[in-house]
This record gives sequence, structure tokens and C-alpha cells, in this order.
Amino acid sequence: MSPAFDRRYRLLHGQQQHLLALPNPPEELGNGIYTRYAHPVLTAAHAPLAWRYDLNPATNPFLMERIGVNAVFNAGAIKWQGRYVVVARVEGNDRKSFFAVAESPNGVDNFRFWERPITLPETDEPDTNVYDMRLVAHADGWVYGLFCTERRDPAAPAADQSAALARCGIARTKDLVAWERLPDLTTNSAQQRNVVLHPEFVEGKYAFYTRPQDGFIDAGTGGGIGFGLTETIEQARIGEEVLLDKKQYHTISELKNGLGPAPLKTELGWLHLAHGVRNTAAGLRYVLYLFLTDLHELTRITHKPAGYFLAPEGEERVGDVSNVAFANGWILDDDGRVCIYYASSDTRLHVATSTLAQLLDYVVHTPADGLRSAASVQQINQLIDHNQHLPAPSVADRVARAVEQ
Ligand code: M1P
Repeated sequence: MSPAFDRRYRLLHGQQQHLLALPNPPEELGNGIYTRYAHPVLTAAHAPLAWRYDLNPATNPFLMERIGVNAVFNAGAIKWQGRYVVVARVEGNDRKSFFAVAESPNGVDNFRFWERPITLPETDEPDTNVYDMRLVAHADGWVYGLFCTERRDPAAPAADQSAALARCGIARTKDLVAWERLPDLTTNSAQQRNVVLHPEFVEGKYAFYTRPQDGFIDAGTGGGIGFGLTETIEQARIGEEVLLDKKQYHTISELKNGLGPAPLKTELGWLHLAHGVRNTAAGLRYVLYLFLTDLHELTRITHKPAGYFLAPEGEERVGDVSNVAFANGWILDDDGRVCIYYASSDTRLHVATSTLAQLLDYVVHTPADGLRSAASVQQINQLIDHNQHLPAPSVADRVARAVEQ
């Protein structure tokens, strides 16, 4: 080993060990709904050196990077044997995404990738690109990974090398290592993305949340988050899709929306995390929102706060696809803590923590979208009135007390 190789290896290794062991302090104040953290939990720099470098000085004397990792983002999540486990979308410099498992002892830092990325079996129609896995521990005993599989549109003329078809791929596992691939979901929609498996059987069938879409980017007439049932998951086929959360004019979901992770079952209903997209002069803006559906009528929304729950902030706003917050994984702990894994700008993965009690309080007590400026003003006036009729101690007393402390 040459001294130059040796030195470079020591530096690369040392830098990565420092990153992997970095504590991730919580922000101080926040909005009371959730807590953000100082650092992303996974980035391209977390990818093991053995995935990227030929570590043999005889075949790589300059210790050059051979296979680049461009980004690590949109991750499914599951509590697995007491560890916080995410299945991240890892995107190479070659633009292909694949899945890789990383785990942490506490959910907010010290995430480390497992030794190898997931080897995902293909169907007879090979995937060009796979991404955004939603992990679901289903009542049937399997852990399912639903993801987007993307292939070139066979109907596109040769001159068009970007037209693609998006479908929902389905794989299942018992150990997160060996995966069985099932046929892709079929529906009546031309394309599907952001498809999520409901964790329980519904009327004895498998239930899917869908996002029908006409084009690869545009949802078009596929107007929102849909829901449908299939008899079997080995040949999953949804006939009728009922739209449960439609895109709507002048809201955060004006252009399109899509479900994030599988919903959490709570005493008040199914708690959902989703993303909404609107267009701006600077391009698309992706933000996250929450809503609650009835425990038994799964397509009936009972509560939906106005606007976004979480939007990209500060450095999160910049990346490969700027101004994007996207989430497809969260973990509910036995003590009620919820770790929400969200990615920023298609570049890196973060965590925000909250509790089920806080999230339900937020969903139930945040006013719904009044859909007009005048309605927003009315809601603020109602809040001011409420605050003016507070029982003693008055707001002034509270402020004075806070200043004294
Ligand atoms: O680039 C932002 C996101 O775009 C897509 O989401 P949607 O289908 O809702 O437009 C996905 O490709 C997602 O991975 C990506 O983060």
C-alpha cells in the first residue's frame, strides 16, 4: 500500500466514522407539533465506502471513487427487532435508484447502512428504475414493500427518450433481506405512483391507497388519493378506485397529491401523512400534510387541517429537485413517540419527532381550509376572540411570569 493510498483511505474512513457517530440535537423551540433535528439522518456520504471505492491499492492506486452515490432520500420505515429501520431510496450518479436498509438504535442518529443494498427480484418486464418504497407489516404476516417501478413508455417515439410509465411494484419479505417479487398492481389508470398497502384486511380483501395519473408527471384527470380493494395480492388487480382526497383549487394540493406511509391506527381514526404539490413560478412545491379518516369507513375524511404540516425549510429547500418535502415512512413507538422520516429536495433524509397525542391534537384542532381569504381572516379573528376571553391568569400575567423566569 502506498503512503498516499494509505493516507487517503484513513481520511475517507475517519470522515465517514465521524459522520456516522454524529449526535443529532433537536431544535429548541419548534412549532409545538413536532421537533426537527440539526442534521439529516442519511445522506449520500453515509453510503459505505465499499459500495463506492475499489479498496485494493493494486487495482485502484489513486483510491478513486468508482461508483458514485448521488443522493439518499425518500425512505420507508419500520420498527424491526427493536431497531429503527429505514429502506432508503439510494440514487447513483447513473440516475438509477435502488433500495438499501439502514438502521439506528434510537431513530434520530447513528443510522448505518447494512452491508449490501437490497437485491430486488424483477418481473418478466425488467424495471428501469425503482423508488419510494412504503413498508407495511400486514395482518397476513408478511412485510410488504410497495414502490414505484418505472419503465420507458413503449409507445413513445425514438426521439422522446424521457416518456415513462410508472406502476406500483410489490415485493414481500420476512427478514428484510430476501424479497419475493409479486406481479405489479394493475388498475384502470394509465399510470400509478405513491401506492400504499393498508395494514389490515378490509372485507377480507387487500386494500390499497392509490394515486391514479394520466401522465408520468401530471396526475391529470386522476384527481387525488384513491382507494381500492383486491381479492388477492399475488395477482393484485383493483377495479374501482374511489377518490378519498381530491386535489383542489388554491390549496397546497392544487396540482396533485399522494399518500406517504401506511396510515397509523388511532382511537380517533386512521392517521394519514401525505404530500401535496402546487405549481409556482419557481417550479413545483411539495409539502406534507396530515388527515384523519374514519376507523371503519376508510374513504371518509373526518379531519383535515388547512395547509401544510411540514414544508422544506432553510437548507432543506435546495437540492436536486428543490423545494420538495416528501415522506413515505414513519414509526410509531409503544410509548406514543412518532418518528417521521421526510426527505428534502430529493437529496437527503431527515427525521422529525412528535407523539401520537400531539399529531391527533393538531389534526383535530387545526381549522380546516376555508378555501377563501375571508375565511382565513375569520378563523384568526375567532382565535383572537378566544384568547381575549381566557380565564385568569391573563396573557399579560403569563408573559410577565415568563420574563421573570
Ligand atoms: O421530485 C419530487 C417527487 O416527485 C414524485 O412524486 P409525485 O409522484 O407525487 O410527483 C416522486 O418521483 C418522488 O420520488 C419525488 O420525491
